[in-house]
Amino acid sequence: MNHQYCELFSRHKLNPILTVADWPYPVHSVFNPAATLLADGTTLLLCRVEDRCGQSHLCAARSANGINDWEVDTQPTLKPDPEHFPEEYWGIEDPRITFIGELNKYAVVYTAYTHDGPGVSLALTEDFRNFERYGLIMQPEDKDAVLLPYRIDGNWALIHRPVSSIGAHIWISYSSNLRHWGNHKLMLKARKGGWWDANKIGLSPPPIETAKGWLVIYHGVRQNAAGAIYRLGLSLFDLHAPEICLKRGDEWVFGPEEPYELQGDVDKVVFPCGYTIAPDGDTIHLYYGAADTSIALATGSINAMLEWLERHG
Ligand code: BMA
Repeated sequence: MNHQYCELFSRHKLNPILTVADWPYPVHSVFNPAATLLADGTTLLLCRVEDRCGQSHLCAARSANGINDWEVDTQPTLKPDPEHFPEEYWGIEDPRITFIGELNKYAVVYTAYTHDGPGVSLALTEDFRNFERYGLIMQPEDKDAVLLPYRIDGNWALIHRPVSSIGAHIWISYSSNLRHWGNHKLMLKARKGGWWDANKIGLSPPPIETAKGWLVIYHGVRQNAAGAIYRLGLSLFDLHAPEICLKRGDEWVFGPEEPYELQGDVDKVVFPCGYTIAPDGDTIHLYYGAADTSIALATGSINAMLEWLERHG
């Protein structure tokens, strides 16, 4: 009898692939990176960097193979915006990148740590050097947001995770101009009781567009007597109406197991904010924050995730 669970992701042997030791300026921790492939094939990670004041900014790291030889910007790439104080007053965190073909720009959606808790900010860029800042687009408490790469029925779509007295669930909202958002729809609810994704969930990296629908890797936060465990699960949404959930996995598919995931500033956390997809269109390189301390890489297959959802959805 096989007592092993099916593992969808394999960790890179060089993990953690990026730590504070790689930073050209003094920082406390580096984690939760967004990721994208630039036109020349370079992997760009936009990393959350926490300084010794305790506040975060974003910093770009570039590598030809997406594994090592990272060139890290010599100073912060994106800092809290003075024009958007106090909304970004306590730092900016956890970016997600989407390339928007219609605009020929990358959208960076990130958490803005406001005086009233986390909200969602947006910036557009062509080169990750100059940014067009939109400021706060979702007020607190809200985070774990990403823009879909094209309009759905004429409107931009933003997936995000507002928190209310009834829980922390994933929502989607629509806008014609990227500034004013409405038509809010509940996309995925946190489960209840003993589930691994009870009470609090959130989008992790951007949804993966597949022929079967948007494949969404989301995190579930399990509270127990020792604290929280951040793990990842899978779900699938309709391509044309992304608020419609087609499948949701039962078990988690990736969780903290290695020492660098189990111990750090926040123990037992794996938190991906981005991936790159290999030229075969199937191999996915998932970049994740490990224990809010370093950056690690795990590789999987999109088809294997879809097949797993057929069996576990
Ligand atoms: C979440 C986010 C992440 C963080 C995680 C674990 O709420 O703030 O940035 O990695 O908690 O601390």
